[in-house]
Amino acid sequence: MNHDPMQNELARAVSLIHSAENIACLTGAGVSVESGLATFRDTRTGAWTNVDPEKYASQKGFVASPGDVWRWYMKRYNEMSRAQPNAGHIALAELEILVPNFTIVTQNVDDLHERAGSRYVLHLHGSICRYRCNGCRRTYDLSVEERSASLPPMCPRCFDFIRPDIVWFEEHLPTGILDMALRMTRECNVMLVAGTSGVVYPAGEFPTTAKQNGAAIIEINPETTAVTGMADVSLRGPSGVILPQIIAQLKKVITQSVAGVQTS
Ligand code: BV8
Ligand code: ZN
Repeated sequence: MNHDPMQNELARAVSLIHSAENIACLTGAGVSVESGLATFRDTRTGAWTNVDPEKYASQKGFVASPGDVWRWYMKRYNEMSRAQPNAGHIALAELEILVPNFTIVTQNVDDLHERAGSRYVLHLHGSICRYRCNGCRRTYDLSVEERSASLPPMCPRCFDFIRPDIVWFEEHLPTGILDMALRMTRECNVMLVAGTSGVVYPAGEFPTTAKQNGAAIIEINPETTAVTGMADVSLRGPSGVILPQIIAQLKKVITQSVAGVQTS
């Protein structure tokens, strides 16, 4: 038993992960902080500290001020395109290889999990790299010129505005993605919850559902959140530091258990 409580918590997390058959990882904006991207609700750096989410992430806001909303998303698109996956994203891509069944369920609209090498990623709130018509929902690839215009392009089919293929408040999540995410949530033995405040629903409900179905909850966050109370293990710190520590420990445990099998 290590005298450093953090080390003990890390060892408990690794032991839970090593013995799990199915692992789900719910991620939020916090896992992209070490790639230089703002979270939403952080008082210091939140992307919403000086904008009203109702105005920028809602149908009502888009219809009222399509130019403002469009420019806000294109600014975020440019920031995300310049960002690189951080050590936390890379650790999660490694975890997918080290354990039998691993799925990332993300609220993020950036593609950093995929660019880090993760193959099984469910985007609950869509993607800033995809575009669709606000009216007829036809999907579009946009040119650099269209993305840098001050107004969203017009759909040639129904003449409504084209928008990022992102889920705004009071919009339904994509049914297929939501069904798969709920299945992962119910079937996992361990749910990692990394970089999310847990305040947006239905994603915010997933740790509770997983727990009710017998999963152990491991939270990775520098702060306490709405999830902390139900977490079996809380690892207080940045995901870009903690996730690589989990991977390093897990590799040791796997090596020891393989060696143990060989000598027995
Ligand atoms: C829905 C757009 C059914 C994409 C987002 C009334 C009417 C209708 C619905 C509702 C209602 N009241 C409540 C609801 C439900 C509503 C909701 O949850 N509201 C909240 C505010 C209470 N949900 C919805 O509307 C959803 N749809 O329910 O449909 C329906 C339909 C019609 C009518 C009724 C019901 C849609 C939800 C999706 C909304 N879209 N954004 C975009 O612009 O990106 S939400 C937005 O929040 C983002 O998607 C983001 O991903 C999400 C969650 O935020 P987090 O990722 O957790 O980020 P946050 O800043 O909060 O926290 C960051 C964390 O990171 C912090 O804990 C911090 O400590 C930590 N951190 C910081 N640094 C690090 C770190 N962690 C690790 N390492 C670090 N280095
Ligand atoms: Zn259209």
